[in-house]
Amino acid sequence: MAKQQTYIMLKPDTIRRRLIGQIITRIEQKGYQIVQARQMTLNKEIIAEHYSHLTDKPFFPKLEEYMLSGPVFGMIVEGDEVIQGMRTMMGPTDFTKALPGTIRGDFANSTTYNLIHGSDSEETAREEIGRFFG
Ligand code: DAT
Ligand code: MG
Repeated sequence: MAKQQTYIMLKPDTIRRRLIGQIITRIEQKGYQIVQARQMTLNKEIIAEHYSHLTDKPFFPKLEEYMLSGPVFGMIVEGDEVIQGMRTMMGPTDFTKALPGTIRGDFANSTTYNLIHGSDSEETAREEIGRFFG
């Protein structure tokens, strides 16, 4: 098992709905370590960079509006195989397919307002940790 770090971002709805604590509790219960955390406000440039694979999708304007709608809570989370482990805990992007027990399955009723971001590979984890934590 390889120790990894991943970038986790609790999106504006999570903060508005006062769900940060419940999600951090799940990460701690799993045994992962939060090695850095900070609340931040994103701008259009960093959103376009972070979601560069999606800027030409029809839903991008809605995604951008959402990510600009309030602060986010970014974290570097560490553990064995944590990149895939966190993706499993999050549940899939499509909220209708996110099973109960996953974060999106338990808390999300929309594919846009889906509470949480997690890096999807070692390469994106490295890039995203650099982008948000320098
Ligand atoms: P994930 O966040 O599960 O890694 P992604 O990187 O493909 O998914 O997309 C980033 C975000 O964009 C996702 O959390 C919500 C939004 N999104 C993706 N696909 C969408 C769709 N078909 N309709 C609406 N929003 C979508
Ligand atoms: Mg993604």
